Amino acid sequence: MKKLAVWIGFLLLLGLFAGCAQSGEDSAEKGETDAGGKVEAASGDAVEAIEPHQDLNQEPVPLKVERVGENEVNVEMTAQITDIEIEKDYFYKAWTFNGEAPGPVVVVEEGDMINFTLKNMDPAIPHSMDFHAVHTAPSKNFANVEPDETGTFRFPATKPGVFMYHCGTSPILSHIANGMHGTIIVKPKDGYPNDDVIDREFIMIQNEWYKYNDLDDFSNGEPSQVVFSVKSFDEDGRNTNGDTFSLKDEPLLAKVGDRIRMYINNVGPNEVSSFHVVGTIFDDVYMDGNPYNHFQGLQTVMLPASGGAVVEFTVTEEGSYPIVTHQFNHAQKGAVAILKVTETGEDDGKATMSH
Ligand SMILES: [Cu+2]
Repeated sequence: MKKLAVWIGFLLLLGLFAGCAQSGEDSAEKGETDAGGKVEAASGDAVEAIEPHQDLNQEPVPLKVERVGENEVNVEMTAQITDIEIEKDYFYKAWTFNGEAPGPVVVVEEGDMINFTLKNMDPAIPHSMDFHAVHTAPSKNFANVEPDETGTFRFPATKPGVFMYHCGTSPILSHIANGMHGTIIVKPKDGYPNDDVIDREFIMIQNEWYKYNDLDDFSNGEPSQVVFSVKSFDEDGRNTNGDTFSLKDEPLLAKVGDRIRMYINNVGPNEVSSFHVVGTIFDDVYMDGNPYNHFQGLQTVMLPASGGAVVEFTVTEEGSYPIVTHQFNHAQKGAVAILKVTETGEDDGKATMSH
């Protein structure tokens, strides 16, 4: 009798544990979203949006870049909290620059002095800006801007290239992994050798996402999504966020015979990118986007976390060309984009190949 009671007690306990594990499982994976795209409180181990962010979804603010002198440019950005759809129907309440993640691409010229303004619209957390493209004392010019305040900084961009920018506020990993990263391109004074023969240019960024605002997962876990985005040089060009679907649903387009240039940047925060375009070879590569760092005939370009490059290649035949990181566990988690090549350079409506 005593033995039976012990067994029943044991089974009840087992059932209780199983129930707990079940209820925590789904919601711990990702914060659930309601129709308004709000990240809801998640049970289990998932960290939810901090209280002041919970009802916040700030409209994206356009980047401001204004040339004020031959070698001087004003750049104004915001730090803000904005929902980003990183997987279909899954919104991440990202910490962002200007409401995009990665943030908008900043383009300046080699030799420019940058007057930089950061408007911190986050009511709760200080943010800052660390441009990899400049020489300056971080303690002075990458300093924190307090909530609802604006900071101004000044530094020169003396080296050409494709550089990462990110928030540098502690803990840095939380700020980058929650979405505060992007690319700044410093155009070389004398251009690149092939400027005259390039038909199309794209800017592509790789980043990865983790469990929502979970510093332990950022530090010790594996990314849940590894993604690409495209940004445009033109104000009304195409800008996507780092998500698993946009560049598959709506491929990049090119025309048979086009010589294509891509400015690529891996903003991490943690992983390396093995950037590869299936069905072509990079004829010319400029590591970190500096014309001096010229390589030829590369199959895959390795981008360390923060690293950039300019890659140029030709598409010789009609068809769809997957763009991947050749670390295929990451391609599997989203890092695939499609470049569709047609006779006209317009979308011919034919199905694309997935990878
Ligand atoms: Cu920040």
